Amino acid sequence: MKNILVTGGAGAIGRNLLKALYAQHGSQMVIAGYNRTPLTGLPDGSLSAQVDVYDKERLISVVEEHDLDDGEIYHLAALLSIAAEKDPERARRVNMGGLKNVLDVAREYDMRVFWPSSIAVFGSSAPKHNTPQNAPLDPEFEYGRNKVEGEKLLNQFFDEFEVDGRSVRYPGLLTPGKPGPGTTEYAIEMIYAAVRGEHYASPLRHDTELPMMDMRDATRAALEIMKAPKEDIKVRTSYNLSAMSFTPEELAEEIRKHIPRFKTDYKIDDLKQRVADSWPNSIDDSSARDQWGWNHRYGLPEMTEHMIAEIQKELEILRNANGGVKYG
Ligand code: AKB
Repeated sequence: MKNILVTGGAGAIGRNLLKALYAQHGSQMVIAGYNRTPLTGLPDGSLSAQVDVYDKERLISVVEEHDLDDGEIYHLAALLSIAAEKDPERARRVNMGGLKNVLDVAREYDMRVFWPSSIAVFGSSAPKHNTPQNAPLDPEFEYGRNKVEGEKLLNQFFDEFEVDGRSVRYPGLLTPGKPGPGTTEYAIEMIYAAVRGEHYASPLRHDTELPMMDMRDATRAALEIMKAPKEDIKVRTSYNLSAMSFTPEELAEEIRKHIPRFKTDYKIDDLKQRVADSWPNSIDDSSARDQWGWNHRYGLPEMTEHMIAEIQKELEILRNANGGVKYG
């Protein structure tokens, strides 16, 4: 087994993936990459590196210093949908420029790459329900356009240079921790509000149905697609991936099974609503299931129960440490 670099280690996927990689390979083979946000809570003796993915020379020096040739990169550093819409130039630089550098380096050092795409690649020409793997890609917003370009780049590097890049189109991902500036992240905010005993004003309409996934499934998907035999990976853009779909109203109802006094109302955020309305309601991921054995484990009830329990623990720890709750 060769060494592994994770870029964007401080983000939501990065934090969870690092834990899973440490559990599988130990901390000495995994290099936790970060850029602006320093990493905290890494295991003793683990390795980390400051790496701005837009700085190719720096990326090369990290790869050489940590003996990463022939190894793997999980390239997670990216801006989410709302951040990308607010700063499209930076989004293009990080989301597309960063991936191009990673693929150039992977080509030179013979590395396998994992890179997450998103349900944001779909726009108005794609069927809303059970959106198929090969539905047309015409996203209306910057983030989705970055992801489509990224998928094309991944495909081109495979066809022309045999770079073994593997990718999944993640739906909204749910994990405890500060929610990033995305669209589906409202669901994380809602569960935090409920656990804190607060009411929640949803930025999306009560009936806005979006595809979602428990981060435990998302992390496993990344590890499984990277381990799959090369000949099983037949989609060299990105695989549709699915676990559950729900609306803000359905999530609130599920939360009330655990916290009956939880109350919501609606204060629609125009940008988030337009982005959400442009995305699918549900996803057909049969290609991933058939070709490399993808299978989700957690649905809405399991995810909600787990999130509530984990957030309760987290808030309890903060309360004990600070004499009050701090989050966000
Ligand atoms: C976002 O909402 O920006 C992301 C995504 C679905 O890619 N969570």
